[in-house]
Amino acid sequence: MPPTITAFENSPDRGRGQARDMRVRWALEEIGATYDVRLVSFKAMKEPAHLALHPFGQIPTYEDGDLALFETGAIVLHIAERHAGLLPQDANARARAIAWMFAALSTLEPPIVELGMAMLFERDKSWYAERLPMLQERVRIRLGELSRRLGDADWLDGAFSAGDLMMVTVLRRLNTSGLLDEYPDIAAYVARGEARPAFQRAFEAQLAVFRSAPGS
Ligand code: GTB
Repeated sequence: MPPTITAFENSPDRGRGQARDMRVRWALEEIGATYDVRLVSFKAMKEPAHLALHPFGQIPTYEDGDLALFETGAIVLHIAERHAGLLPQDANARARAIAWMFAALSTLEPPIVELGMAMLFERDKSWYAERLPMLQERVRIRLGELSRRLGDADWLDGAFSAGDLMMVTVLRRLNTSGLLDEYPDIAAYVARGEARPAFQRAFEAQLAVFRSAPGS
């Protein structure tokens, strides 16, 4: 039986590859795995059957035999540890790739999500214009640091790894912010990730869900 993941039945991003099942789909495509997708509504995500899989009532989840997982970091790491292609063989290089996964999720993602949420939900607030530059600056600091580390390399540490997969999906959330334009090397890094055939397959699969959703 192939693993089953959950995804939005009707994604608010209209299938632009921003919902976090994209990371899991991409990882599964990189290793050449087939997988099933169970689509869930916002209502179903908060009901007992889904809460038993995901205590916070979110997507994605991952089920494989007796194992049920939530949190994209844990899911992608689980997949990467069990199949060739997403983590280096060398123990130290493997540890560094995992460090990049954590960096993406715990150092880059929080300020990027904070900025994205403000741009989406706080535009009409009186304090938005004052707060926005501070949120942008927090992201710029991380992008500058990332850019210095990346240098002229294609990927963060040698060959493409789960660290890059996670980092690219996090950075893609800046697509509409304009900030990536200020860092052409980071924009090119994201584009390299998006050009991977496995990314393309994952993106198309997520978009296909939106196209077939009622009312779209
Ligand atoms: N830390 C968890 C993980 O990495 O797995 C976070 C999971 C998460 O945030 N899931 C979101 C969710 O289920 C979907 S991805 N939200 C519903 C809820 O909490 O009730 C976040 C997301 C949603 C929509 C867009 N978008 O429309 O652009 C982008 C990202």
